[in-house]
Amino acid sequence: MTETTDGAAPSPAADSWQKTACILCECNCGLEVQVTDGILSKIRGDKEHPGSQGYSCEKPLRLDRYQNGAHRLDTPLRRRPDGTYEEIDWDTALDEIAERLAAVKAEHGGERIFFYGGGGQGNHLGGAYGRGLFHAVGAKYMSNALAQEKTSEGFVDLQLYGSHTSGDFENSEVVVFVGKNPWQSHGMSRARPVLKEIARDPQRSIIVIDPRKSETAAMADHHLQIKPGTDAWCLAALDATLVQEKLIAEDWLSAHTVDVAEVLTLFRSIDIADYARRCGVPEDALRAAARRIGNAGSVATYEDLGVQQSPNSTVSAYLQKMLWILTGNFAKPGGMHIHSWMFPLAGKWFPLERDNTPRFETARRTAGLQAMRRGAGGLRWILSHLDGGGPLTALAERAATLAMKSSFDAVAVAVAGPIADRTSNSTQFGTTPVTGARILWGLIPCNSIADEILTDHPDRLRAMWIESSNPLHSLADSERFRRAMRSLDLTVVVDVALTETAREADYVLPASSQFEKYEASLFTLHFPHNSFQLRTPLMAPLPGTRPEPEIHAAIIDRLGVVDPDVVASLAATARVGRSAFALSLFSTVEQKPELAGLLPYLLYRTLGTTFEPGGEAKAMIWGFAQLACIAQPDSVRRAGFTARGAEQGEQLFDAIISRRQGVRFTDDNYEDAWRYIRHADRKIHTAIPELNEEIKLLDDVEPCYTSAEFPFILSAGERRSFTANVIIRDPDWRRRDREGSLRMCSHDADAMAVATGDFVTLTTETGTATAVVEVNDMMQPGHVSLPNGMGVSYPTDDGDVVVGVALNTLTSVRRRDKFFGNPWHKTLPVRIEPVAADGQGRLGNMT
Ligand SMILES: Nc1nc2c(c(=O)[nH]1)N[C@H]1C(S)=C(S)[C@@H](COP(=O)(O)OP(=O)(O)OC[C@H]3O[C@@H](n4cnc5c(=O)[nH]c(N)nc54)[C@H](O)[C@@H]3O)O[C@H]1N2
Ligand SMILES: Nc1nc2c(c(=O)[nH]1)N[C@H]1C(S)=C(S)[C@@H](COP(=O)(O)OP(=O)(O)OC[C@H]3O[C@@H](n4cnc5c(=O)[nH]c(N)nc54)[C@H](O)[C@@H]3O)O[C@H]1N2
Ligand code: SF4
Ligand SMILES: [Mo]
Repeated sequence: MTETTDGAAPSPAADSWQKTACILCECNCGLEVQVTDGILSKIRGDKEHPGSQGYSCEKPLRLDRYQNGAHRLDTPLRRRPDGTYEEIDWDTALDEIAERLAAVKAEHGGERIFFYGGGGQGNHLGGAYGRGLFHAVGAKYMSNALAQEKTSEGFVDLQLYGSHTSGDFENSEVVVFVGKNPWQSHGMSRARPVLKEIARDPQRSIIVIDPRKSETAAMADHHLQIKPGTDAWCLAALDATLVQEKLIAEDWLSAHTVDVAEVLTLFRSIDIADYARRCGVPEDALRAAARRIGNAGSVATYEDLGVQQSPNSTVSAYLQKMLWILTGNFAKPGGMHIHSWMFPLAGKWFPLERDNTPRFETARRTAGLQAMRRGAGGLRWILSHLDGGGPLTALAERAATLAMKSSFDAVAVAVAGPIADRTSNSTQFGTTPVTGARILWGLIPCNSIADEILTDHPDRLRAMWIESSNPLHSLADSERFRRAMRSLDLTVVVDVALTETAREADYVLPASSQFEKYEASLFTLHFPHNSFQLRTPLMAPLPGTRPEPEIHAAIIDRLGVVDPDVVASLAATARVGRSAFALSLFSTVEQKPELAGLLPYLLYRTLGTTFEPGGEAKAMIWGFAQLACIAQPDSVRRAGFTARGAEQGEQLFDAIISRRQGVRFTDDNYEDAWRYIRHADRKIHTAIPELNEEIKLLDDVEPCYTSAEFPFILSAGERRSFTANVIIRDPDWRRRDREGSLRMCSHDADAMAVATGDFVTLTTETGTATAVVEVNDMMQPGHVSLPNGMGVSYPTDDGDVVVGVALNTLTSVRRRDKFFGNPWHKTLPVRIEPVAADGQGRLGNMT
């Protein structure tokens, strides 16, 4: 394959390496692959990838099990009244779906059409384009997996400093993992080499809070092996030790934070010995870990599902962040940082203040905006009538470039803001229409979705568009979610496979795979160097499938919500040149603000037509590149994109579409993390009144989640070597642990007289399942663990097989966080009984 600078689809020789990325976790490590007859035949880490630098783990080696296999759908399906499916052609599917969406909108209002999903670990471009459809139907409510894991932490981030943070683990003296096992789950670049390096260095330390001796805990200098679900007491005691032993950065706190006195008072009154007892950790071990944090030159922390899907997750997020805040570990090497974004995955777009704001900015902005508003129609008319090339076209493009140059800096933020807000989600906070549950980042808590449907309430949700996600399998209480889906007026699923969720939908639309279309992930979470990769299709789409942006555009066309003349004239200006296009696009949206939400569609149908067939989806990347430059121009400049104004966005875009290994798009200085704080005073607002009150309540609670009926705690969803959510359905993908064993310690196994390979029945208040035992002393007595990603159906010659436990047949939507409804999957009370030797239980979920 030869590198092309225009990003045209490649036609590689069979034995040549093509660049792409792994789609199995949020790290999206760069890969090089060979494609033979449509098969991903050879796969290796890409040394040129700016983030992963050649690293990859064992999981992508058999990525072809995602790309090819019996699970792939290749025709739209429509559900018959008896629950079976018939194949229909694309036009019929799109016509009917558009008609039925319009009918729901007419009868109940567009805000009763709910959007779920929009991207997994490697595919966020569909979700970005999906925002166009969301606005085209007049929707208001959406959700995705973030609303069952990250919203509790996200709320704390918003209150403290307004954005997401990440640790500079490669340079930290002390790293703290709270309910996080990066050896298996990664979540940071080159996780294993970085962990090994820290473990090897006597000057550096790993601290792990985990009830289980995970792979990471086994490498740790301090493993605080708490009882499951007791993080809040452990973290509060760590914070209290820092305060009571005077290990905090007092001067730093006075300079950089507000309201810290209140917080310190709170921690002064905590009885450390008693809290250590409640979480089951020896007091001296807990104090030793706190001292290590307090005395370190730099500290970074990482919390994940172990706390996010356990009791007190919002409070624990706050207490965890206090470890690095009280010790002043922000905006310095090895510490914590707020980072840049290509485009925010959740929350609002945020433009930084310019380093050198031009004088007369306000006057120029007003004049520029006026000119854009008034000039839009005429401008589009002139530019669009120059279609077809020639000297006049070149002249117009040059004039447009000049116009952009003179006004861009002044108007860019003002014009881009509303567009970016509509493309992300303007309703950051809110409550749900039926149950009044708290919304964060515009997302309905996953645990509330079924409640917003299974009711007679007039404002209940009536239709659901589900894309690139399998919520019936991945959200708590699958049976309840199934009932919710079946009670809706319309459900549409867009997926590559006939998932558990698809099997309940009215229509199933087959998507092209992530290696058959342009794709990208917006997990741009790094500091001080952040990178982004646009992946080029490696092969033609499987016949019968379509990329999501095409599906969305086809439905929006049918809904008839956009004036075709606007589309035609913008498409014509796009053919004149990108400056002409940018100018007329900005001015069109200034004049018709109602089009802001439809921008993904407009870009696709206009600028998109200037790329090679199949390359239309690059249009949104152009938009992201412009927005990234408008938001953080100095950091982008330091990464080598030195042009000014709109030209900088063009430069970045050109790099993204030509450098297939990915692009480092921002370079920050450590102290720049202060500029990303969204509070106007650029300080950390340490007190969060409702959480401070909640911390006081911990005193009255003696944590215990078991009962005589359910004497064990099950962690339902451990990340292992061969789990990857449910992105790969073929059970043979897993080299080991094919059936996803239940891990329990030898003490419990002996007491129950079971051994590795035996079967047991698990019973919770919601359901029962059968699992195979693996005796493993990673577990503490009373605590058992099952892997995530199992229990999905896979077609074989002998019919569908289901291997392993579908965890959410066992979980409940009621056991959830008080604030954001995050499910407590890690601390699920369960009864365990050996299965009689006749193997009856085994048949239950092995066929
Ligand atoms: N291999 C693999 N990697 C993945 C994924 C995958 O499916 N497979 N999925 C990706 C996704 S979507 C996510 S969100 C991340 C999740 O990544 P992690 O959160 O790191 O993964 P888990 O194994 O779910 O949970 C981490 C740890 O929490 C511990 N734990 C259980 N109960 C408690 C408790 O009460 N308190 C504390 N402190 N710890 C507890 C478990 O023992 C486990 O070691 O992984 C990502 N990476
Ligand atoms: N009990 C329990 N439940 C859990 C967890 C747990 O630990 N325990 N983990 C939770 C977590 S942290 C997460 S993130 C969620 C993940 O659960 P989900 O949000 O459901 O996401 P994925 O498993 O990533 O599912 C991705 C879907 O996208 C499809 N897909 C793949 N490529 C494409 C494509 O190009 N286009 C389209 N349209 N579809 C595609 C796949 O076939 C699959 O159906 O699960 C959650 N559920
Ligand atoms: S699974 Fe995650 S860590 Fe492993 S190669 Fe893929 S992206 Fe990288
Ligand atoms: Mo996740």
